[in-house]
Amino acid sequence: MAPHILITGATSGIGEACARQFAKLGYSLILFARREERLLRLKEEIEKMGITVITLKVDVQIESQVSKAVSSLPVEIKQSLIILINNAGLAVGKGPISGGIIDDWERMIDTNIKGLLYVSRHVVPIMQANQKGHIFNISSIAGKEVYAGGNVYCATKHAVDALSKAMRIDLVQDNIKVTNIAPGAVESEFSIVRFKGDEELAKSVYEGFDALNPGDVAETIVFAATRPAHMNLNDITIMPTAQASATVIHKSI
Ligand code: 8X3
Repeated sequence: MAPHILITGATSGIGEACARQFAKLGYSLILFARREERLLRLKEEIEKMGITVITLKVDVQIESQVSKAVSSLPVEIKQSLIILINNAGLAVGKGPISGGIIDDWERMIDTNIKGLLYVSRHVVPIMQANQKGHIFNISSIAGKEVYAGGNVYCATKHAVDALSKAMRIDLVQDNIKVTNIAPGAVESEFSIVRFKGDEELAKSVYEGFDALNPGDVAETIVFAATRPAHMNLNDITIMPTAQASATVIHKSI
């Protein structure tokens, strides 16, 4: 049986780019996402490449959905599940703590931290039973630095960074690799979600410089996933050439 990869948040951005690139390498895909229509469209497209795709409508914020989805996987698929990409995540809103919207905070905490934990809690025992695995946690430059208005989003990504380190310690005896991925500006739906559909504002984030695209990040993940068994890339920060830090971006306009 072909090796399987499980990707959360698989219908857009980095998750979708990973699905396409790992399919090209011959991996069978297990795709988790909330948007069923998009999932089915992606499945149909990738299956044309002769790749097996399992799609499961899962909101990682809801532990019972995660648990049900993971336990629904047949034993032989669990035995060949070797990569998990904890990609589901989002930023909602940007502004000072004093004006923070509680619902925005909860969505970020519930998805970026608790969702990642729920998925890991159910997938890690499978990898431990296999005595093999590679977990990619998608953090951010916001997991390395804090910037104005980023408070809760930055806190959730710092938590992802910490959890990557913690998982590496907890799982070292099980031959499970953990790689933390910290991208800077990636042009995707990220800013549209952050600015709640304000497309003009979202567009302005990426104006005047070449941002990363989701494929750049997926390519880096593929590189890390295809290193020899004895080596692991612990932590990779990926920036656009024009971005020096979370807030220093050289723009031509
Ligand atoms: C996305 C990058 O700099 O907008 O995680 O926080 S940033």
